[in-house]
Amino acid sequence: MQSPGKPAARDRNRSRGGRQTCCTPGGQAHFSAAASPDAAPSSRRKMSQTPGGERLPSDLTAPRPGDPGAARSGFTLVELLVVVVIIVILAALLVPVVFIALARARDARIAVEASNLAQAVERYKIEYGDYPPDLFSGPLAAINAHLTRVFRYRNVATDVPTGVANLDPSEALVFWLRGFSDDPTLPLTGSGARNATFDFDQSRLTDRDGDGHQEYIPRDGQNAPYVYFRTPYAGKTWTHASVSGTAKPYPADTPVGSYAQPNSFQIISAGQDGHFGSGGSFPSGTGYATQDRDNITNFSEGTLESAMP
Ligand SMILES: [Ca+2]
Ligand SMILES: [Ca+2]
Repeated sequence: MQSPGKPAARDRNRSRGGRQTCCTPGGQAHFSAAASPDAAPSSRRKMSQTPGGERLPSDLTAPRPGDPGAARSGFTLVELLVVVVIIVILAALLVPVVFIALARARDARIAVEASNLAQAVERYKIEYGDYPPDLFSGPLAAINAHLTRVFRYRNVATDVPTGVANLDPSEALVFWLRGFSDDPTLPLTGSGARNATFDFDQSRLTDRDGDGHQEYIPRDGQNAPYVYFRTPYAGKTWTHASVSGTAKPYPADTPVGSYAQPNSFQIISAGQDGHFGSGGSFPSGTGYATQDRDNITNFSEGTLESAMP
């Protein structure tokens, strides 16, 4: 017979969530720790019983690969195909963006260099008092007229440059910005190093027409050199058998008959297509061809297209 106090003790154990599993021969109840919600969860997971009542770590009884209840691992073919399709779609979206960004970077590189060349021409004017001639026509006469003003002690009879009859606006920048000798009587033909106004990348100086005078090629300019035109512009053009299109100074839309960069100069790159186009009005107007659109000048701060309203 149970003492009056035993039910109360059992009730207290039940109130703690314990579950009676067996009794001692003396009638004393004990409770499974695994059944108690207060017990540590890890102990419930880690232990299990064999049919003989022996307790084993649950890891030994976990499902193994190949068992009907084993957990699936790795990817299915469908999942792999979905991933591949997503990658292809992302690539299709990103590749054009990357190409556009690279093209703009190349444009920017030419624009920066055209601007640097223009700044060098401005420094030339500050140092020598005038913009250099573009050698569009009568190169020797233009050279002598300019240098006579710049170097008052120049010996015109002996300071004669050779082979200048074919100098043209594609060679004028290199001819003038490479500097002069320190000999004031022989600025062109004197010995010694020259004081260059612009630091040309030697790897991009070339003499395509073999006339002894170098042209300067933009890094991404498809072998079409920078062309320099100085005002007045009327009637000036530049072509070469190895270059597509015709380089012309760009007129402004307004006022009619004026040019972009009046009383100054224009430096023109054919852009990444290497084609000068037709050199029509700037920034819009008749004669403005597709090939003009990627042209880069010292006054457009980028491509001509980017400067269009
Ligand atoms: Ca040449
Ligand atoms: Ca072009």
